[in-house]
Amino acid sequence: MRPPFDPTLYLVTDTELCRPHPVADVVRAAVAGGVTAVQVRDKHASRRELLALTRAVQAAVADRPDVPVVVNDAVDVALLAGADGVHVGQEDLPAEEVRRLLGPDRLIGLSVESADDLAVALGLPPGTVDVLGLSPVWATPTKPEAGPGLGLEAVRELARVAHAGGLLTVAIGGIDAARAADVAATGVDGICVVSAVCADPDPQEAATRLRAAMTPVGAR
Ligand code: TZP
Ligand code: MG
Repeated sequence: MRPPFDPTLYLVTDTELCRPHPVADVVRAAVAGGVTAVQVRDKHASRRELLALTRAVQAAVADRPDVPVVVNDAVDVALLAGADGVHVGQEDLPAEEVRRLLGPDRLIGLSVESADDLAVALGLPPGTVDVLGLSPVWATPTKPEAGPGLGLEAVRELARVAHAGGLLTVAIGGIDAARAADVAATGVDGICVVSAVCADPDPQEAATRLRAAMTPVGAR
């Protein structure tokens, strides 16, 4: 059985952007504000540091078993920490191989940057991946190499095709509270944010604003 995964508001951590606050403190506050899933991402950390960081984040949300903790890219770290899953990009280990390592009981997320990437993802054996990260919606200084944005219309189309294939979608890249509702309106199942929470002086309040933007007005 896979862990529970509500993709509505998915926080991806960035150690530099959280400074001077420890990532685990930011995650705890953001979850109190309404973050529904967490991905530990630190491209500058050693494997040893990433393992410690993952464990610190897990401890920070130990009272919230409904909020999964996923590790970016590092399958070994995820297994050692007993994390809920792994998120891989197009240049990381192939999702099918990651599934072999993780077994059936953990989540796998996969970044999709084009219609071609999506077609490959939809051709994977059923159950290989749980969620696709449509990336990037807009160009973002958090990951300049992600390139120019797909734009909302392309995200809408990718989400439609992914859903027809039975996969969940989240959108990432340049999303803040002002843009979140427009992204939600494309039909994606959730949004991923880095700077909108990590770089905000009040991560709990930032998460609360983002979460409100993800809730249809009539349901608030
Ligand atoms: N993958 C695609 S864009 C991105 C990642 C990790 C960074 C998104 O950061 P921000 O600050 O939410 O634009
Ligand atoms: Mg990666």
